[in-house]
Amino acid sequence: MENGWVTADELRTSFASAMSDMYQQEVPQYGTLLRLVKQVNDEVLAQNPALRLQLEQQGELARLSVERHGAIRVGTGAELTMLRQIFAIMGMFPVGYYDLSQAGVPVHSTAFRPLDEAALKVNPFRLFTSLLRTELIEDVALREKAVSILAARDIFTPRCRELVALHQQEGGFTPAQAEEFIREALETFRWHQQTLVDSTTYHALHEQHRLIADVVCFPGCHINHLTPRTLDIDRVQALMPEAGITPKATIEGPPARKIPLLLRQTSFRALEEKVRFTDNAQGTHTARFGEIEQRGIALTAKGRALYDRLLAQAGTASDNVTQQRQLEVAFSAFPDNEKTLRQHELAWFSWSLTEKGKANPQLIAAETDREKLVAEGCLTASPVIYEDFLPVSAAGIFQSNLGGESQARSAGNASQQAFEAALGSPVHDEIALYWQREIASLLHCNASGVLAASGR
Ligand code: OOG
Ligand code: NI
Repeated sequence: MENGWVTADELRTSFASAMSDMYQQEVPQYGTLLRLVKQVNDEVLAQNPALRLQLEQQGELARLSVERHGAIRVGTGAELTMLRQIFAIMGMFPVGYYDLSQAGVPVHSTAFRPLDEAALKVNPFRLFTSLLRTELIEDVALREKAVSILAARDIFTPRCRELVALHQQEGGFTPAQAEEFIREALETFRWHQQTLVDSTTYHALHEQHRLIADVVCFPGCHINHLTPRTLDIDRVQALMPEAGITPKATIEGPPARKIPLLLRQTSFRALEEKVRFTDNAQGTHTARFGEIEQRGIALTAKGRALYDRLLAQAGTASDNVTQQRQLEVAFSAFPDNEKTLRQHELAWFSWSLTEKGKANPQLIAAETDREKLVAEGCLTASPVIYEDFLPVSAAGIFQSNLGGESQARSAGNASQQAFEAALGSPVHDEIALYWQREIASLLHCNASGVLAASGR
């Protein structure tokens, strides 16, 4: 609480937890996944007391197995704009632009997430949010039908809209209003067995692309997965079948490393759920799944270019063991120690003063070489964790739940401007956020020599 208002961090935490409760009820396999993740995390911590201590000191232990992200898909700019306003109240802002049409998925996306370190630490919950590109529906009549179905629906409750307006007027929520807001906002993400369309329309849209049917045919934008953090993604992947869950074939992202890079992810295959159409026909719909993630260090533009190149070089295999072996071979060209990552400016670090550094401010101010200050025991650097997503990995997650289709349907170049127009605001540039974080840490150390030398 702050001045009688519930804080954005508190709202985000309550919202994420309410989503998790709802999703566990809707998708029981997701509850099984959560239990497996907790079991593996407990095993890793028992075997690695140093890691346990580190997580404890960082205040991470208590919320280790809570969800780090989820994903939704919407159909119109108006829906996206309203979501932007709802998430802003929870301290989540659009970061990054992802064009999935390049991978044959007819959407483009951003991630709503907290921006600053303090908020990320309280609760890093993010929502990967995709906007359907109806212009990619080739059949004109079907496209017009989809557009008119989307225009006629309202995925937000009237009370949710009122509360958003109230928050914009008053600048905050009382505890009672906050509780009501979470309850009302949650309705937008609930699963509906009853579709908005007859079975013929559903099948026609499904035929165009499964994702189009998923976005257009329902009265809300059901949460399609939630993702807790695992301390050992390879182990959870291996144990999923024993727990009665079918994992996607391969883990997305970089291989296992001493200094983990960016983001590794895997998911279980989406469920077939019963639906009812407006002509009373029954059917099934497959969209909702569970996922896990393991995050590592954020890369600079240079580091990211190297990552993208090595990932492409590694290629793809159909089984995980081969895939990981190919990745390991390719990524042997990526430095795997902090000092080299810093010296080659491949990754972002947060700098702090040691006791010796604090006692010698003149040394810190005068020195231009960061590594010299590290070697002298005046400065320490810790990796900045990657808080965003990876388009190639995201495409892999999407596709594993689209029955493996991967038609190239792209209408050409990225269209970030069109996305931002639909959103009603620009998206934050993730690289700029990491850069600011590193610079702020150097400023905090009063490392003026280093800052001047880096030309920043
Ligand atoms: C989103 C898939 C992307 C991730 O973690 O990369 C994603 C979706 O299926 O809607 O969530
Ligand atoms: Ni995801």
